[in-house]
Amino acid sequence: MKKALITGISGQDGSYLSELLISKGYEVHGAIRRVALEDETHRLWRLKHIRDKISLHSSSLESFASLSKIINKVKPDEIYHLGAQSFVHNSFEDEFSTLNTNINGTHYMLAAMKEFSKQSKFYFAGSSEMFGKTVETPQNENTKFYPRSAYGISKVTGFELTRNYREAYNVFSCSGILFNHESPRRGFEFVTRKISLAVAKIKNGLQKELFLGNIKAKRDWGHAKDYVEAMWLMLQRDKPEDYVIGTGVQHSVEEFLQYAFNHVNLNFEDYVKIDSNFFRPSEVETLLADSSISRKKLNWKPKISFKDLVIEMVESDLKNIKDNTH
Ligand code: NDP
Ligand code: GDR
Repeated sequence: MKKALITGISGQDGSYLSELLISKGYEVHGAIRRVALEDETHRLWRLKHIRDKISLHSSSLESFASLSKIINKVKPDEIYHLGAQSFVHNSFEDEFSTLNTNINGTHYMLAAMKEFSKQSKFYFAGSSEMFGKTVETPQNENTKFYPRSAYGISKVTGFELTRNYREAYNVFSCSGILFNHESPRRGFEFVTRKISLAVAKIKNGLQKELFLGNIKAKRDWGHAKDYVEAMWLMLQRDKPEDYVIGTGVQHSVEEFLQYAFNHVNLNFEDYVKIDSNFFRPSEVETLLADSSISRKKLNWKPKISFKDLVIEMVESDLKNIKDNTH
């Protein structure tokens, strides 16, 4: 039985990845914050249905000692390092903790693996935010990075650390450069979930307006379920390499709004208000993936379309409102 260790297991991707690995017969371990274990109902809601199939270890991404203890104990075949302060907007408000958690957390994980479990295969959650102010369209593995936030900078550094460990210490460490991926398990602060929940509330008379920032921004949005499969595929290769993962199709926030409101027969223009508080000091205006290498080498391709993603998110939030779970 293969063993996997996931940091950030309580997040969107951690939950889908856990399901995938359990279905493949893995023994799944997760590193989580101590506070999460004290309040499982609220903080581990994404793992509720598989809680008895995973082992959770309390640790902190700010502590090399706590991470190395888990790695030494579990000696995982595969490590998926997903834990991070992942909200770009917040990284402008708190640059220090974003850089600290995301850069040191990645460094600690790599150093602990090298020290205590050198045979492990390591996945780093890189991001299309590393391309930031894009120098070419679409973006592929060779596109120059131009991050536009402390978050983006932290991911470029994590990417470089992951590459350097591979080259300097001959460990199997690689990065996925993943474009935006969403689901009904997306955090509420991200624009897609903010919209799907608002649509469900407005439809039920619980909300009147939706305040948003730059709705002209364009993203390459896929479904998280498809993307965690790409993470796993990267660690099944004989050679560690970095891969771009995206759908190759781009939509604006405005188009997301149209699809989501139209699904419940409403017009978004009647409800959406632009609020300068949601604009970022430096914005990433447009992202579009060229994932031809991963499609060829990993034989990966997304299965869930943008339209189906939007409908699934809106339907799920309509159900949450009906069941009074949000
Ligand atoms: P989430 O925000 O849903 O999950 C983040 C996870 O990191 C949570 O489990 C969270 O724990 C944990 N975490 C955050 N800060 C700390 C900390 N200081 N110490 C310990 N754990 C911490 O992110 P996603 O699942 O969407 O993304 C997973 C990874 O992929 C992240 O690294 C993200 O940056 C990256 N990524 C995501 C993309 C996307 O579109 N979703 C695209 C590209 C990259 P807790 O529950 O306790 O807060
Ligand atoms: P992003 O996701 O920054 O791309 O990072 P987010 O959903 O936060 O923003 C997408 C775009 O929508 C615009 N926007 C708003 N965003 C939010 N959150 N709230 C608003 O009210 C709003 N109005 C407009 C943003 O300006 C932006 O252009 C996500 C995260 O998952 C990262 O961790 C990951 O690395 C990248 O995707 C790829």
